[in-house]
Amino acid sequence: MDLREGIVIRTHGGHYYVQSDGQVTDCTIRGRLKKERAKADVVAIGDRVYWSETEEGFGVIEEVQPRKSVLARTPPPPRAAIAQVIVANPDQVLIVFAARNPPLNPLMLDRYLVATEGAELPAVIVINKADLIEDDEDLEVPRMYTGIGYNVLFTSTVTGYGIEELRALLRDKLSVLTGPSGVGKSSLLNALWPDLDLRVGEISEVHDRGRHTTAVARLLNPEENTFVADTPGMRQFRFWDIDPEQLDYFFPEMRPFLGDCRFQPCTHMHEPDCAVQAAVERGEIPELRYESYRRMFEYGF
Ligand SMILES: Nc1nc2c(ncn2[C@@H]2O[C@H](COP(=O)(O)OP(=O)(O)OP(=O)(O)O)[C@@H](O)[C@H]2O)c(=O)[nH]1
Ligand SMILES: [Mg+2]
Ligand SMILES: [Zn+2]
Repeated sequence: MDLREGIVIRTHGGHYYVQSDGQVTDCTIRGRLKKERAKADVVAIGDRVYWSETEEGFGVIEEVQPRKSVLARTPPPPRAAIAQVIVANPDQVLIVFAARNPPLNPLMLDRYLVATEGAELPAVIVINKADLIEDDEDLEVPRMYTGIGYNVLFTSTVTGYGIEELRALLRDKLSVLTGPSGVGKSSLLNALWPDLDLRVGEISEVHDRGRHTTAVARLLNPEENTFVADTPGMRQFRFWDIDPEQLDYFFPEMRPFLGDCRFQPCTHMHEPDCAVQAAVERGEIPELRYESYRRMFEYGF
């Protein structure tokens, strides 16, 4: 049997589109792989696979290489906890928000950040529509994240600002591009690689309800060795399997204080002598972030 190596760039109803040497083959998967599906998605976009040709243009996936990372979600309870793999083998998550229009909502951004921390993946915050920045107030929230230690990149598809930095960040990696609808994810990809010619939506009143122009997650391969998953955002990027007791750890600026609370474990909600609450009062943990923590702790995602 002649096995070839490839990467899954799109899946659709039992079809797995595998790219090897610049060519895409419509593949099915071997029965024994299907049996393992009871546990998790056996094949997802980003998976590195071995496949063999069955007829011209068609093939079958024989083997899936072990994943080095995964971005997954489990369905909300009470459904069975079968992880749905959004992307296999991502190197990083780029979380795109707009400086304005729609307004930068830190409570929403924190959900994406916590989900990324939960997946143990590096996060990059991209603040697009930098051309709409008017005053210092527009920079307050981005500065808060820089202060925490996150990598924050400003971009504009209108002026071209930050586009080359973004290209350098994406090069030779498999990145997940996520963020709310209307922030300009597809526009950024078009600015980087005009040949992609992705559909860009006009911003409408319903944008904040999560109506997305980009519907399915797929892997783009605009340059050799560079892969980008343009995901439809929050509805897919919603995580149910984060244990409230672990939530504090996913706020990196809280980590230095976690050992110093009088009660262990501490929810940092109402306990006396809580080192996290004390750090918030001293201004060492931003109040907005603590507010995010409280909301996620109480209401989940
Ligand atoms: N002012 C300004 N507008 C932008 C910029 N980038 C994108 N837009 C506009 O923002 C709107 C939404 O852009 P899209 O690229 O479709 O947004 P998206 O994030 O892909 O949205 P979904 O596919 O729905 O998730 C469009 O009207 C774009 O023209 C920018 O840098 N500055
Ligand atoms: Mg889009
Ligand atoms: Zn505490």
